[in-house]
Amino acid sequence: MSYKHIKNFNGHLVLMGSSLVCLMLLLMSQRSPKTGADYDDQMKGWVKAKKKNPSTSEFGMVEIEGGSFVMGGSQTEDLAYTNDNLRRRVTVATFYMDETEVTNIDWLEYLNWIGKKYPDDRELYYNAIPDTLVWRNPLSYNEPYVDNYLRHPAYQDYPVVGVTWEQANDYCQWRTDRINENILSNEGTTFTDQSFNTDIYLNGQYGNSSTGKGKKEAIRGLSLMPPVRLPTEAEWEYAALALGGNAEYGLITDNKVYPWNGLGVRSEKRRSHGLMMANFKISEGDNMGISGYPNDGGSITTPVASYPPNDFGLYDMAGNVNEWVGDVYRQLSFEDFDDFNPFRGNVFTNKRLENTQQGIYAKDKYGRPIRDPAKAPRKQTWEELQKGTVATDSSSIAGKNYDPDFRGYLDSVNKQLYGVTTLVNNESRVYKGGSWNDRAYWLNPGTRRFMQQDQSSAIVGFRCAMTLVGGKAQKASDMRSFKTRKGKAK
Ligand SMILES: [Ca+2]
Ligand SMILES: [Ca+2]
Repeated sequence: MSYKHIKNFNGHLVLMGSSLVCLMLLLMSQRSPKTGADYDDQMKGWVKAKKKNPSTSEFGMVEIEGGSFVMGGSQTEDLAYTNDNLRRRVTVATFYMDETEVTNIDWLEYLNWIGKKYPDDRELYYNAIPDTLVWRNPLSYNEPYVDNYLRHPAYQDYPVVGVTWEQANDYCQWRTDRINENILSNEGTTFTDQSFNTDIYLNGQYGNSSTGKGKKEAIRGLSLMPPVRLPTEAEWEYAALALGGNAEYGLITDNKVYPWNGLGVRSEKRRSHGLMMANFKISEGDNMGISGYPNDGGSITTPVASYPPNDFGLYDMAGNVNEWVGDVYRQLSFEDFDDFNPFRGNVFTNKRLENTQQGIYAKDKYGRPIRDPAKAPRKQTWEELQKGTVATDSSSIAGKNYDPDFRGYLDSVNKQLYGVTTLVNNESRVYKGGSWNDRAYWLNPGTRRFMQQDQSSAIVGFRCAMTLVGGKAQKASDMRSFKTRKGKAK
């Protein structure tokens, strides 16, 4: 699949008070950088103005060209003696990643959509609301953030916080469907169903027949995007470091401690000399420098993309808010991982079939396929599929229990020890990158911390990633490659 950089969406929006400005801006059609949806359709009552626009790509994502790197290699000291990032060379395949953290207006677009499509389903809406109480501290006056941070237009461009790992995943799933719905809508296919789902569409379940015409539509799905998801820890760390710029003929000449070069946290460029390269907590009690010389300028979070991007064009990979990644936390992940696309936390599932004869997916009340734990490590035979069973395995992996939750960890043991000798279980998820309330140590991409997947914090947000389907998406002229008959390198 080729990933076309055709549309330049307005990535960043801010509210302007003046009615004159409003009037002028209402004439401009604005699109969500995250879903491609038209804001005027989606978000009546919101006023948007074009601010600086770092978004150069479709759906606010940039290509991260894959490669090998040393995970944990950027960490120079292990302050907490956790020994949880021992160096390991791994390879990450090419993927796409959000240029910026997901912002409050992105989240409001999501809430707004739910409210419009399911006006009577208060539970769905309520469960999608971030926990604004994360700002509360017993001995700190933060009530204004509790009331305003998510919804006040002044904070539109600030990263969303108070979202759990689970909520972030729900958002990714929702965003996948909205992106694809908008692509199809631009191609002239609209859906009368309350909510469009990509898998259901690709299975040909919209329209009258589930075969024939449906299959044709699935081929048209060529322009559709693969699922939006959280990045893996390896992808995140690789993307944050962006070492490619420091390579000469396949060798990394300079390692990095932060997403930028050098050992310090200040800009070394002449015009911006001395300015902080990220939003973090400079020292104990010093969040932003002194008045008149606010060296990072952020007492809490700052609008996304307020500091220079790294070599991949990613903003705020250090500081502002920490970011959830997909992985389950384990101290020894770096040693255990597979060395290609390392990830811990796979939960293999199958889509439940409503009709096994015709292969029709069962849908939940929101029109999404229902997923069950995978029954077998291989394709079921037709007979097994009809019965919903799996015969005793006779393949080479016979004798090994197939566990759909393939994390390589003894969960029963872990359950007993949880809260006694460990605070890590299968719901502990990694977050990375440091935040407005973290010291510079945590800006190092090799550092890692964890939190339970149903918890949230004012220092943790997220950004999304997307797998590249097929081969290299790069322009042939950028690549050193053999000339082949098919794709001639220019
Ligand atoms: Ca700060
Ligand atoms: Ca960040």
